[in-house]
Parts: sequence; C-alpha cells; structure tokens
Amino acid sequence: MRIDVVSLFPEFVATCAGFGVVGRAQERGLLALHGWNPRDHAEGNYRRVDDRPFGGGPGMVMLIEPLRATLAAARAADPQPAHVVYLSPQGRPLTQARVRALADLPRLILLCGRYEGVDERLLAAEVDEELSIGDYVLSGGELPAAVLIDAVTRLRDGVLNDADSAAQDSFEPDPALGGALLLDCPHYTRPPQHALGDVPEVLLGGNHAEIARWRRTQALGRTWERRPDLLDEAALSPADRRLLDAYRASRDDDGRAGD
Ligand code: 9WO
Repeated sequence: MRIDVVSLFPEFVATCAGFGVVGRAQERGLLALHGWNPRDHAEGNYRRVDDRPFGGGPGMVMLIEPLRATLAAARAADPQPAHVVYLSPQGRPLTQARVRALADLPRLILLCGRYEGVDERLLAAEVDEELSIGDYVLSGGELPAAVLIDAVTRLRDGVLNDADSAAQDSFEPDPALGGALLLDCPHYTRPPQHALGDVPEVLLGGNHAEIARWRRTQALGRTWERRPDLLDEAALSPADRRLLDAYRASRDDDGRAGD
C-alpha cells in the first residue's frame, strides 16, 4: 500500500510511523510512505501557504494553489488512483469499519491542515472523504493522519506476525453478534501472585473451554459496563445472554467485577 501525506510537517508524520509494527511494515515493503510539503510548491520569495480569512477573525487559512500543486505532484508520482482523505473535527467519525475499507485501497493521500484550516473550495474539488478521529481540536491533522496510518497498516496482509491478533482485538466485528463490536477481555502475565492482586484462577488452570467462556463473559460484561452503546442486547445469542447475566450477577454479589 502507498500512503502520501500532504503536510507542512511531513517528517512529523513519518517519525510517528517509523516505529513498531508500522515501521516494520515499511522495512518489509508492505507500506510505502511519502511526504509532500506544500511549502515546496508555493510561489514567490516568501513561499506563502496561508492567508487571512475573508470575513475577518483570528487565524489563517491554507491557500488553494500550493495545496492544489502539491496534490497534483503526489497524484502524478504513481499511476494508481488515490483516495484523498482530509483529517478534521468536521469529518465523519473514523470507525474500525471505515479503517477496514480504507485498508483495502491501493493508495491513500492524507491531507493535513494547519492554522484555522483549508480553503473550502480546495476541499470540495480535491477531497473524497473528511474524517475525524474524535471530538477534540488539535493544532493540525498530522497526529490524526498518523493514527489512520497505524490503524490501516496493521490490517494489511503480512504486517502482524500473529495473523489472529488483529481478528481478536476490540472493535473487530463479531460474527456471532451479527457484526457487532465487543471490547477486549482483561490480560495477565507473570507473576500469578503479586501484591497488586492475583491472576484469576481460571486462567492458570489450562481448561481452554473454561478460559474461552471466562474471556467471553469479561468481554460482554466490560462492553455492557463501559460502552453500552456498542451492545445491542437484543442481538445477543442465548449463550452470550447467559454469560452477560452471570457477569451482572457476580457484580451484584460483591460490588466489583467477579472472576
Ligand atoms: C484553528 C483556529 C485558530 C483560530 C480560530 C479558529 C480556529 N480553528 C482552528 C482549527 O480548528 N484548526 C484545525 C486544526 C484545522 C484543520 C486541521 N486541524 C485539526 C485537525 N485540528 N484537529 C484536527 C482533527 C482531525 C481529526 N480528528 C480530530 C481532530
């Protein structure tokens, strides 16, 4: 997959994507990341990329022409058609379903705004999709672009070492729930006993059916507690409903998560 980043700070995004799973994907040739700086496509001695907003007010707006020239250069660098994404708080919320769709594309161009944003005419003419990673305001689209790169890259074939680890994560659709989303269960490692608490007995026993049932119960229970918006209880299978009822009962008993 090829991802081009249009940004006044392209090396910032490249640094964010240089470590861990995403860095390894680049080393393996599974991800090609390219940065494009509108400053390099701006005219005049001052190489202006922004100007004052019509109508007045604080902040500056990114100019059409440097961005148009930068996007044209990025598009021309590869013959495959590119899907252009603008990262902004006004975008549709990014979901794992959207990440999965984007991960199937051969090419993305991520447009990162700075200042007060980008001239709306450039967005209307050049951007296919506007996405938000959450309801907060940052100082630019670079960190959201890095988030999107990370989320998309780890879904590409050959990127994760254990092919199963992507499918088991939170926010992967659960076919048994009609494609609904469940949060992950708790995880533990050595030591089994510690001053901060003991590892739940069931995980130490080696009864894999019982462990699977415990993890499923925890996933259902935590989703119900923390993100009830994700859980359509009506769509639960009878077996899942029993597990969730058991979790609730253990909560009622002692006022904290049962194990
Ligand atoms: C800056 C500003 C300055 C003075 C007056 C008003 C102002 N509004 C903004 C502003 O919202 N700037 C944005 C910064 C313009 C687009 C890029 N920036 C950005 C993207 N901030 N936060 C995001 C973002 C993107 C995706 N998901 C969450 C947040």
